[in-house]
Amino acid sequence: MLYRESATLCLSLALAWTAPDLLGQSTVELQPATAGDAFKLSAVNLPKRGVSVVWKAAGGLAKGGDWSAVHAFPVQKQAEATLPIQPGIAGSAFYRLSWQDIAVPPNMIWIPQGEFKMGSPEDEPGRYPDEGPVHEVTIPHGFWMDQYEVTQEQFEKLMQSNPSSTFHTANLPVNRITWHEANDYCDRLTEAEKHSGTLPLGFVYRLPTEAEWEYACRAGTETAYSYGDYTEGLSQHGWWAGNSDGLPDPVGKLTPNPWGLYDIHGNLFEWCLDTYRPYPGGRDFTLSTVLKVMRGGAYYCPDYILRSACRNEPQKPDYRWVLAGFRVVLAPPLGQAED
Ligand SMILES: [Ca+2]
Repeated sequence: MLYRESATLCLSLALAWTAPDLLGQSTVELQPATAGDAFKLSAVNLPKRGVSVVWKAAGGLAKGGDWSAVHAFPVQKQAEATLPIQPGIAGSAFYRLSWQDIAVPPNMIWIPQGEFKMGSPEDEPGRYPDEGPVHEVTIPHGFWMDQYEVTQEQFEKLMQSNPSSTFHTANLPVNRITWHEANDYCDRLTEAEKHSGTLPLGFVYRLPTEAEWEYACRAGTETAYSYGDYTEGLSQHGWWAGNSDGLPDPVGKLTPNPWGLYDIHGNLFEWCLDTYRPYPGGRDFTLSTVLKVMRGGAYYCPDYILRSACRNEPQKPDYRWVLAGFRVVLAPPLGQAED
């Protein structure tokens, strides 16, 4: 075990779930903050496979169950993981790192921590006022996102039900899903993966937040769609009113976005975890009911609804809609999850 300490941050490295011969010279390093920047935690010389999880102690250095997972990464993707961290109010924060000899399912794409510009500029064609103002958003942790929408086969296997409007076809995305049912699916998937030993410690399957969704959809781009600004290319990347024949299509048939996510534009809208709210400084959207965010557009939509920033179809969480599907992320649980 290696323990490092600085004037403002304390780190402990615990490699508790591994065979000793795989540990090698694993270390955690702390890079001091520079002006206007955060401290950075780096894990180096980790084993060549498996998953590492960064944990933070709630409220100080506590033993027992007060550690919460805040970040994870597959070490073969990022041998030197760097995570910006902030000291707590008291001027100190305690982190530890664990490593597991596991691989998450191959359909789960790892999305690195980062920052992006959320929303669309005022001159983007087809834009709605609630997509602004464009604002910088930090995704504080790495996470995994399913490269596909959840299929009927996956849903039926886990839930023993299938509310879809289409004939049963294994690779068609499940639709007519309520927000509550999507969350129930995520809970059951978490339990199933825990039992199969492929769940990173402290992580759960859940719906993406709206910010996580747009960050993953954009995949580093700032254009209207993840492939560019022009709707002429849309039919190669997403199912919409112009190419779908009015029905959802099997997942994964078109070109994925730059990070490997299929049907992130179109096919089915995808439920997000968040309650719909205006962006900071944005349009004051007064609602009498709780609406949940849906993203990405669907097979029945005009092209502009499939844009990366479009958020014009929030729905009640119990709404059962032929255009509604979802995809899962594998991420730290959100304490602030609502409803
Ligand atoms: Ca979609």
